[in-house]
This record gives sequence, structure tokens and C-alpha cells, in this order.
Amino acid sequence: MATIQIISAKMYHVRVPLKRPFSTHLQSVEERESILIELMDVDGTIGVGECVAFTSPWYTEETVTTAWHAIEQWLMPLVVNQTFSHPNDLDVVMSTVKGNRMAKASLNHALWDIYSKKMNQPLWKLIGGVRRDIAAGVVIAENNFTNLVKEVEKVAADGYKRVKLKISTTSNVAELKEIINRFPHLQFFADANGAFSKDSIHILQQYDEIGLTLIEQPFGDEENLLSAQVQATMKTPFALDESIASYSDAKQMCQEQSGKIIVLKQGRVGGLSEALKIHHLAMEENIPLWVGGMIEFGVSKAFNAAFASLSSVKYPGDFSSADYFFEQDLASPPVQVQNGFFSLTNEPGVGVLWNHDIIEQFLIKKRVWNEKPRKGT
Ligand code: OSB
Ligand code: MG
Repeated sequence: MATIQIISAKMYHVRVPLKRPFSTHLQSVEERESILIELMDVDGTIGVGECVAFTSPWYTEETVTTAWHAIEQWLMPLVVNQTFSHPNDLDVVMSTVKGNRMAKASLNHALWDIYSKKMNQPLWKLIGGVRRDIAAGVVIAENNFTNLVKEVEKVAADGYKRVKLKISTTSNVAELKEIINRFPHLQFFADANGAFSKDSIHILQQYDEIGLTLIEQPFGDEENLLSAQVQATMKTPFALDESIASYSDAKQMCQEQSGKIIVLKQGRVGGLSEALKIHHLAMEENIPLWVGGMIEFGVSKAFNAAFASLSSVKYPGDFSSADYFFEQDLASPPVQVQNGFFSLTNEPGVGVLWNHDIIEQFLIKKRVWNEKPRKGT
């Protein structure tokens, strides 16, 4: 046990251009807005968090604006000038605020970072991680066949083990099959972001024969029964992403067999504490997990990587190097994937800090509670 006493906090709203647009059938993301969190304990220990809500509600209902409001107005007052013995304590306090899981996750993460520093252990070891090298995969959002082949060649040469392609009802299944055949050493995932419906089941079923490791979120996030019915007709496992917003959603997936794999995103489920509950469920139910990404900066990626050290995680996650989406990372040290693996820190905590010089270049606004000089400066 530790005593965590939060005496000051900072939140930053940033906007960073992507190197090139990231397009799915739902949305094209050209700039990544984000809310960055920094909490300080009475002994000067700093904890970092990142809120992964997007500018508009295309992926979940939260947005940067709603999350900023929720954190500033409702959640930060539950943190600043408060004392905790464990990060889970904060989840209990925050349960007085409904929903807003991405907003809550950013604060839960910052407390876990402080907690693990006080316990003098790297976060991944503290939560029971069993591996230090995390297998990395990338997402390629590209429809043109020639470009797609070039992209896959490039990421394979960079050492990534797994490629996730975005699909919709109008994607070319034959071309996808051709790509999978050309790269027998890579694992291929296909992410539909809920593009299919009861009218397009026959199109989805064509994907069963092309060598995919899994299909991510074929149907809408509330279409559990439809998903279960169609899963029963297909051998390719469904991995549910948007459908899993909590431990209880994960449990429902196991009971209804609407999917066979969970795509774990700590931001979407409300943080590491809730994610660990899902990990324990996955161990009990023998359900494999993998860790999904959301075009994040280094802090969020570092938390994702720490989670991926757990034994329930069975597939390479969405772990690209910082320079895959952005010119520079906002976190230090920047996330680096080498030979297809991301190596976890041996330092106490999550292992990264916000880089204030870089944040300054992309800052939109800032809010500070009880300004305190940073340690050593
Ligand atoms: O559906 O997995 C998704 C990005 C933003 C929001 C949702 C998703 C994604 C991706 C990219 O697929 C994952 C990444 O950051 O590498
Ligand atoms: Mg997805």
C-alpha cells in the first residue's frame, strides 16, 4: 500500500497533424486532438495520463470537448487535494459520475503511474506482466491495391509481425486475399468498425476463406445477437472492439458468444483498473485478448504496452512507433518498435513523461490546479 496525495494537476489540450490522413468508412482523421494529464503527489512524484477521445464522436460518444468538460468540472475535483491508497480507490469515487470512460481513464492512468513509482516498480511488473518484449502490429487504412501492397512491404521490412486492414461492405475481398497470400509470414486482421448489418452478412461471410487471423467488430456495437448468430456460421473468430466498453460488456460477450476475442482499449473501458478486471475474466473464461490502439501519443501507448505484458494477451496489438502517425511524439522517450517488438521499461512507473517543449508547439489551451514547481527545475 502507498499513500498518494495529489496536490496539483495540469491538463493540456493539444492538436497535432497526422503525417497523412487516416481514413475508415466512418471518418477521416487528419489531426489528432488530445487532452494530456499530469498529476503531482505531495512528494513531487509526477503521474501522466492521456485522454483518447476524438474531436468528433465517430468512434465513441465522447469528444475532446465533452471530456475536457467532464475532467475539468466533475472529475478533477475528485482528485486534486485528495488522498488515495490505490488507483482503484479513484474509480470508486468517480463512479458518482456516469459514463465518460475516456475522461476517467486518463486520471486512472496518472494515478497508476504515481502508484507504481511509489511502489518502486515498473507498471507492467506491478500488474503481473509476464513479458518485457511486446509484439507489435500496425494498421493500414488504404484501399488502393498497389498502394496497399507497397505499405505492407514497408511495414514487413520494418519488422512488424501483424497488419490490420480496414474493411467495409465495399472492400475488394479478392484483392485482400491476394495480399494475404503474398505475405505468408504476416498475420492479417481485418477491422470493419461495425460496417456490416443483417443485409450484408453474405459479404462478410466471403472473408471466412481468405486466411484472416480474425475479423474485428463486424457489426454495430450494440448488435450482439446478430454478431453471435453470424459468428456461429463462420470459422474466423470475431474480435470485439467498440462492443466492449466495460467488464460487464466483456462478460456478456463470453455468455452470448457474440465474439471469441476481446480488443482491449483501456481508454474505452475507463482505465487500467477496469481493464485488469477484464484480464482476470479473460483468464477465467479462457478468452484471448489483444490491445487495440486509437492513434495515440506515447503516454497512452506506454500504458497499452504495459497491459500487453499480461498473459491473457495472445495476439500482437496496434503498436506502431511514434513516427508512424506523427512527425514527433509528445512523450519522452518516444515509442520505438524494433524488429517488431516494443521493449518495456525497467524504470518505476509507466516509463514515459510528457515532453513540455514539444507540447508547447501544439498547445491550444491549458488548465492548472495549484501550480507547483516541477522537481529539479
Ligand atoms: O477501430 O481500432 C480501431 C484508430 C482510432 C479509433 C479506432 C480504431 C483505430 C485504429 C488504429 O484502427 C489503431 C492504431 O492506433 O494503431
Ligand atoms: Mg477497431
